[in-house]
Amino acid sequence: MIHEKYYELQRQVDELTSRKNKKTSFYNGIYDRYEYPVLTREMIPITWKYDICKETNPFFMERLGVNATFNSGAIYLNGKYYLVARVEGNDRKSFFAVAESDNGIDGFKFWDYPILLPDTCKEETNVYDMRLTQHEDGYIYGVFCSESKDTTVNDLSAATAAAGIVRTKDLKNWERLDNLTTLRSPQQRNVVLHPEFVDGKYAFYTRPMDDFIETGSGGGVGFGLSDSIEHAVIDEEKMTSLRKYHTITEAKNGAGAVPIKTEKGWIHIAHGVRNTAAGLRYVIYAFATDLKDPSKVIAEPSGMLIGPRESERIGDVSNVVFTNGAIVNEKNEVFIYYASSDTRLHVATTTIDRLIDYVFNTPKDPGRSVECVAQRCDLIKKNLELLGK
Ligand code: M1P
Repeated sequence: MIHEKYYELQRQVDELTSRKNKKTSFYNGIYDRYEYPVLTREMIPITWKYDICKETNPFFMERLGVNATFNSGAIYLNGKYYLVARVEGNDRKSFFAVAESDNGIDGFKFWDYPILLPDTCKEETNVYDMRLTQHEDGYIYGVFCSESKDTTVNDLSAATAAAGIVRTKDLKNWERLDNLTTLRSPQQRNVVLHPEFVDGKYAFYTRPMDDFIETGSGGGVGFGLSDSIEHAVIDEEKMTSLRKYHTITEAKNGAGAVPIKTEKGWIHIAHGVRNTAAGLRYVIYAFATDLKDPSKVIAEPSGMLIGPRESERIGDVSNVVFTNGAIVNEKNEVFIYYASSDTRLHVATTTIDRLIDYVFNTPKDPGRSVECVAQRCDLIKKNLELLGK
């Protein structure tokens, strides 16, 4: 017999997932923010957490709780918006689950089951942050962080990060391929597959790391080519967007959404990290690379595109915004899915025209306070002249 509490709790989930979202009053001319997150742990189906049978669960007790729904890959297929979310159980293990919406800003509902990946990598403990690439070879690829215990050191918490690769045609049947091998970088996280072949090869944005948290000698977002996708190996990684002293990328940075192709270049929406007395602060930034050579940076607007604001600042890992998915629909509207504080997922909307204007017409960071003030004074002077002052 089904416990009566099931109906009450599932009704609450249904209310949340049917709630209309609305733009907030936030304005910067670049993108809009929304009042409600698009995914939260409260939107997880009740059947994922409770045994709904009254005989075996008389107290209607949560058996397998969910702690967070955040960093999501995103893809637009046949007029629908799909997220492959990172769902974290109360047991701290993350897994992937598809949520689907008709309009990209609200109404995201999880499919009946989360994704059960083929178990081909026995040492893997945790998986997270899938980037979904609709590749010109006809497959949809998911590239994600595959985390394992580091058994080479005597440290219970030591872990290693690698890039796992899966592919699908329907988001339902997933084929697991070999993890990416980068011959010159011991660890990898935030790896993104470029949607087109480059010089006839599969092209990846990488994030070379010396250990699990610190990128160490890793200088920023890398770029490398592989002959094969089934057994992907990158020999040399060139650097694209660099870590820079006293900027939003000083501690580390990483590729985020799959780059968006525009008439002026590939637009990348990535994350940058700096260290503060309160710990690491993660923000989202954008840059553009050359259409023919997607490793060559051609525009770098100064500073952050999205920073954590108000309630976004608080969560399991506070002061973080992070993106690994964006969608462009047939109207050239852009949906940037970003998580706040490793806890919940939001959307920011813009258009291709606005993104191009932002990336190519926002001034570069000159790197020093005095030059930044001079840059701002130029802007003020131009405005005051226009105002007749
Ligand atoms: O906790 C913030 C983020 O930390 C990691 O990102 P990075 O590799 O750049 O440090 C990831 O674990 C990411 O999932 C997380 O949101």
